[in-house]
Amino acid sequence: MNRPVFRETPTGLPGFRLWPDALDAAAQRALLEQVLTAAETAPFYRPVTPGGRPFSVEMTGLGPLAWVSDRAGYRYQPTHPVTGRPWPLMPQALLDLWDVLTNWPAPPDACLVNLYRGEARMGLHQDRDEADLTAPVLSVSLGDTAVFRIGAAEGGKTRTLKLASGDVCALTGPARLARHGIDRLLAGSSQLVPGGGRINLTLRRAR
Ligand code: MD6
Ligand code: FE
Repeated sequence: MNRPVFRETPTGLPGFRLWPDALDAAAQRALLEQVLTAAETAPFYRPVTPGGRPFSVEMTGLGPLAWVSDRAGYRYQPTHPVTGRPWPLMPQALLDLWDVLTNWPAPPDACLVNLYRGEARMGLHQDRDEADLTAPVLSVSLGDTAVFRIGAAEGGKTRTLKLASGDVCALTGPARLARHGIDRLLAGSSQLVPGGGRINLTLRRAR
């Protein structure tokens, strides 16, 4: 198989890195298949905020740890909150992508998988539950295009860009604590995810 070439696009926000179309159609299908197979043993579930509000996205995880939210708070944990079983292994394709794109000296130890259907969205937030906030967070988008909103860590103006199936982005260095979220999906923009919608995978160094 040909080694993929990753074409990075400038974003204008230092540390926010973007590789449009990093995964071709075949790589997207292969990764989706692995995620859906993992979801047979680690099903998508709907977390609640510490205040008890259900998320509009459903979640699962891959790798040694995954991020969870419930009445007790936000944390990384080694087991699925519903089944109590360890998270499935992180696919090698994701580990390879992390290596090539981030060049970080250690592999990711957590992958959060978000499933967006219909009107699901993700409010503006910072990813700051990780032990080492200098390690990047790498994000892979599959399925329907999303309107991604991002602004500086300190607050102020935000802007939006579209994340399409196969696009990969990363929050690194000065953008590691950037505020970001998903405003909405462009329903029907991709046929990749059975039943429609979008899956986002974020790879992290949790510990
Ligand atoms: C999403 N992404 O794309 C939500 N976090 O569905 C994130 O929350 C995110 O894209 C950290 C780094 C990159 C991201
Ligand atoms: Fe995030």
